[in-house]
This record gives sequence, structure tokens and C-alpha cells, in this order.
Amino acid sequence: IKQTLLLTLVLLLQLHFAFCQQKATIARPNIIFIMSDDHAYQAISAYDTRLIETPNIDRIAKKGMLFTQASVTNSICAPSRATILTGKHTHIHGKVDNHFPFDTTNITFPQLLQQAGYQTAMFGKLHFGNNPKGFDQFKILPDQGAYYNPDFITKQEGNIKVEGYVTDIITDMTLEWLQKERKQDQPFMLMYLHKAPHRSWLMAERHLAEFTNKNFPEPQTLFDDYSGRTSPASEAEMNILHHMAWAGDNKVFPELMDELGIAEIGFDKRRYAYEMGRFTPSQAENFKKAYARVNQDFKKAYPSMTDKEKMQWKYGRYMQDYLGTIKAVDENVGRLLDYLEANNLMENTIVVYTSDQGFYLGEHGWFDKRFVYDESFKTPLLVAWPGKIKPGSRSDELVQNLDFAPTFLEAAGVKVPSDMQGESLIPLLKGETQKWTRKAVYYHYYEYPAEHMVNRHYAIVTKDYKLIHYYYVEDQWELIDRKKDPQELKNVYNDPAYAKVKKELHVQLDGLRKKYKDTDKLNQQYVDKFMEDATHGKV
Ligand code: SGN
Ligand code: CA
Repeated sequence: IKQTLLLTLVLLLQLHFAFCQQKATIARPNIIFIMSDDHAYQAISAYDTRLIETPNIDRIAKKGMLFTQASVTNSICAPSRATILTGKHTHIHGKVDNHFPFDTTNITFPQLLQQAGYQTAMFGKLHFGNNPKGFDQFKILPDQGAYYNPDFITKQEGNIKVEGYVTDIITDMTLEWLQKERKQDQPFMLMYLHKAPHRSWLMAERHLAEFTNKNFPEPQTLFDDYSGRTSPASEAEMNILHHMAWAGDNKVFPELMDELGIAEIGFDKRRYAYEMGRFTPSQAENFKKAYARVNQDFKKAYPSMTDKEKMQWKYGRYMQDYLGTIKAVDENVGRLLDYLEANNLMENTIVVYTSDQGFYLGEHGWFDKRFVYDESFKTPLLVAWPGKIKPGSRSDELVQNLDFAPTFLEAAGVKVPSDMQGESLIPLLKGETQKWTRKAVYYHYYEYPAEHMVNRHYAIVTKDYKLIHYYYVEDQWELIDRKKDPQELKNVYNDPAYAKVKKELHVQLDGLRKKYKDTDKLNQQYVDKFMEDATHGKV
């Protein structure tokens, strides 16, 4: 009898553990990571309603949390993506710019989740030059990818070309995977990564008529003369008037440029021809038709336009196209959210919406990113997790793309590797702000010399200040008072009133560099490697 009792007890215990394990597996949340490319927070109505309504992206903030001070560690595409996947600063994972290849010996959070029993998939833009590890399924755009009739590198079908508009296609692939391939008995981690609204801003055909007729308010610093800062701001080549391409960006027909005697800016006509070359005949016709009116108006106005008016015209055109591409992103995010709601998938799923960095929408007269100034340093971040995050909540803490990997691993109950440098956002998501101790973040941008010519710099950012060191072309320091000067127009580094603050920030910056293991020697190594590659024609 004793033996039978013992056996029964062992059996019961085994059953109990099996049940608990199963429960733990079921309870592990799904993760959907939605990321767009170059999506400025100024172009999401949950942040700012002046430019566009994005009711679907806003749904995520309504259900969850909006982060007002989310930022990136290095405001450029592939380095940001590598930071997201590894939870490390760019000088540690090695992808410091778009040029260096991603070192695939790095351990990424999708690999760890896959090992822990998650089903994993990635659709859209990665931009690494190599395929992602740790994915059961992927369909990714080669390099930057194309807006119309894009090619894809796929895990199972080799290279394919799909007719249609890229934002719709990436969503179709994502929904198809959810419908047909998702396993019911496994949690999943899905990366849904848009190309839009990356340059050269081609919107979907269905939005052409509406968006080419819209007007937008101008930012207050559209005519910034860069006089208040050190030289990198004025040396950068991302001014809308001087560096935005007439045909390639603003869709002035090349033949009209010739007729009006307008000189090309950069690869102006070549880029235009490339985009046109990808269209089907009917897409080309719609595109030409939609921009014909724009060109007619421009033809009349151009001969008497002042530089100021040219800037205003280009800014308006830029906004029409850039925001037009976002309209399709928002609609497609809506399709995904509708699917999740209709299939009971919202409940146990973390849904993140973010961008690989922010973007200038005419602030400082700029487009593009790269600088540590707010519009490109900050990035949108909205997170829904029903039952865990209070609906409609908001966090002003200094969080970074560095924090995603540890957050997702903790949510999945997977041990966070000790060399990951980010911090889990879970306390913030749960409203336990007192557990969040970070007071400053570190930033380091490397891609120079390169397109847009933004000098290399590193910085410490607190809620009140930015201390920036530009170091490659010239050695210059900037101190920005974020509270008094939110538009970041004035360097107060040499203002005696800031002597104490400056001293303290220098100490903090040294501390952060030590903590994250960044050094001048390492900077030099990246410069040397870049120069070596440039000499061998690899850049
Ligand atoms: C392209 C764009 C640049 C942009 C980089 C990096 N030029 O080269 O304007 O800064 O991508 O963007 S384009 O003429 O090809 O449009 S990133 O988001 O991939 O880092
Ligand atoms: Ca980008």
C-alpha cells in the first residue's frame, strides 16, 4: 500500500509540474514588433496632430502606453536595427554605420526566443546585407527595397518579385503567415517591418490624388541659419532647399527641369528614372497623371520664385509625398490590428510600434536624420499589452532602442544575457516608475564621410541637457539646454552661467562611456577600418 501511495504521489506531482509548465507556456505573451523606416513622431497623431491623422497607429497608444522620450543610440538605419536585435550599443555589436556588414556571430533576441520555444517570423526591411538568424520564416527586402513591385529574399522560395505596393505586400505576407503558418500551441514573435516612409517617398496610387493636393504648416525653424551652433549643423548636406532632389525627391519631371534650366542635385534624374523603371505601365500612367498638375503649377510659378519660395514649395512637396506613404502604413497597421482583435490575439500579445529612428520634417531646414538633435534622436514608441499596461498611459522616461531585447526576453521568461546593455521596460509598462533609475542616455553616430555629411559625434542626453562632442572633422563641443531651448538653436557650452552644469555633464558622460565600454581608441579603430575600406573601393 505504501508503495502504491508513493507511486500515486509521484504521478500526481509529475502531472502537477506538467500542468504548470503548460500553463507557463500558454501564458508567455506573443510579441509583434512593428517598425517603420524613418517615421518621425511628428507624423503620428498620438504625438502631434498638425500634419496627419494616424488613427490606427494611435489605437496602440489608446490601448497601451505612449513614450514621449524614446530615442535611438545611433540615428541611422542598420545600426539601429542591430541594436534592437542585440540589446547592445553600436560600438559593441560592430554595426556602427550602414556600410559595415552585420557580424552574425552576435547573439540576437530572436535567436534566444526561438531556442526558448517561440515561433519566429520577419517580414519587410532589415537592411543588413545578410539574412536574419533565429527566424522560422522570413521574407525581407534586399537592401533598401523598392516601393513598387518589390523584390524579396525569402527563406523558402528564394528570390521573388511581387507586383504591387510595398506596404500592402509586407502586410499581406504578415497576415498570411498569421493565418496559415502560425502554430496554435506556441507563442510567437513577429517582426513586421515597413520600408515606408523612407526616401524617395512614393505613395500608393490610391493616395496620389488626395495627398498631392494637401497643404501643411511649416515648422518654425524651416529657415534656420545654423548660426547658434558649432559647424556640423551648417556643413550637413540635408537642407531641403539645397540638397533635396528636384526630380528624384520632389517629382519635377526631368524634361521640365531641362525646360526651366534647373540644375540637378545629386543623383536627381537617375533616381527618378530608377523609380519610374520599376512601375508597370498602368502605375506609370497614374503616377504621371497625378504629378502632371503639380508640374503645370510649378512651371508657371518657378521663373519668379525667390529662394524662400523655392524652399516653401519643396517643403510642401516633401510633406505631401512623405505623409502620403504614412497613410498606407497607418491603413495597413489597421488591417493587422483588426485581424488580431477578430482572432482573439490581442489579449496575450505585446504590440510595439516604433521607427528605426526619427526624421526631420523641415525642422532646421532639414530632411534625413543622423544628428542627436531631437527630431532624429527621438523615435516614436507606442506599446500595447492588454491586462498589463494601463490603457492610455504615457511615460516620459529616457528609454532607448537598446531596451527592446531585454524587455522581450523578460516578458518571455528567458534569462537576459549579462552582456546586453539595455534595460527591460517592463517596470515602466506596468506603471512601476519608481523601479526605473536611468537618468541619462548615451548616443554615438559614426557614418562620416558619407551621404548628408553629418560629422561623427557622441553625446550624453538627460531630460534637461545634451552635451555633444563632434570629433572627426573638427573637435567641437555643444551644450544644449533642452528645457529653455527646445528647438535646440543655441550652444551654451561657453556660457559661464552653465559652467557648473557643464562640469557635471562631462563627469556623467565619462561615466557612461565607461559603463558602455566606449573609448577614443575604439572610435579610431572604426575610423581606420572605414578609411581602409574606402581605399579599397568598398565604400
Ligand atoms: C539612402 C538615402 C539617404 C539616406 C540613406 C540612409 N538616399 O542612401 O537619404 O540617408 O539611404 O537611410 S537615396 O537617394 O537613396 O534615397 S537609412 O534609413 O537606410 O539609414
Ligand atoms: Ca531609417
